[in-house]
Amino acid sequence: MDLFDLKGKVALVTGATHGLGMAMAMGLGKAGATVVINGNSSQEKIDNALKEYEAAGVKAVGYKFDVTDESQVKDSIAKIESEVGNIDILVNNAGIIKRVPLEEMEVAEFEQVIKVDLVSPFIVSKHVVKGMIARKAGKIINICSMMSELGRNTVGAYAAAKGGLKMLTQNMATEWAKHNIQTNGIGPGYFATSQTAPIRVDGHPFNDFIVNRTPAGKWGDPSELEGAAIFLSSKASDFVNGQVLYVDGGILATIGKPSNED
Ligand code: GCO
Repeated sequence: MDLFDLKGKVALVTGATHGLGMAMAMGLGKAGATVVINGNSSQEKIDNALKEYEAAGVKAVGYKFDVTDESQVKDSIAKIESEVGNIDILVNNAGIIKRVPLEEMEVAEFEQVIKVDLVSPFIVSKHVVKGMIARKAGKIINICSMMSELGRNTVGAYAAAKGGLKMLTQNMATEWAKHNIQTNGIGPGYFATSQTAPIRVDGHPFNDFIVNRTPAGKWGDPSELEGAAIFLSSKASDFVNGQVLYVDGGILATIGKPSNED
């Protein structure tokens, strides 16, 4: 099991005060990593999240910075590497979604989604990878989506960003693999989080659609992402590069089935 041991590693997970980011960070912590969580909403939210990590027995520290602001990112990465240690594992998880029909979406809204979901993984990676290149070792995981492969009504900006993030992952792998840095993605299917809460209420047509569209017949539980995060952060994936590991209950494996079919 040493293949999956993260003892002695420092993992930075952006957007890890809740939801899938917290779930993946918890997994990395349980595997032995020192977890550095990022948030940008409020220090209170970060502090509350740190209490949850502590309650789960996970060693975590928090840093508040805006992942879209390069000067904040640069300064924060330097602060983390001076106060906690070199960043061995980076999970670019922070993201937003705006559910608006494309013809109604404001350009500013579209640009904001691209900025957070696609540009910020570039910004954060650019400043973390410098140390990884110098040390000739590192793991970068970009959190993609079903929308890296499929479109859906009202999430066009998000799909454009997540589709781009899949290709950015492949290019990071292409450019940085020679430095013994493995860059991959995780593509979550539909999980029970605050981000999906509005479309997950019982009886909501989308809730019924997803349960039917997912061969596993359910929404994912965030803890079901821990294994993929540990795998792509550990020695076990040292020859895996540029791949997106979809954790989706089988959605991408199937064309789907009629709602009256088991
Ligand atoms: C939506 C959902 C999706 C999921 C996830 C799927 O509105 O379709 O929020 O975006 O959150 O990204 O992989």
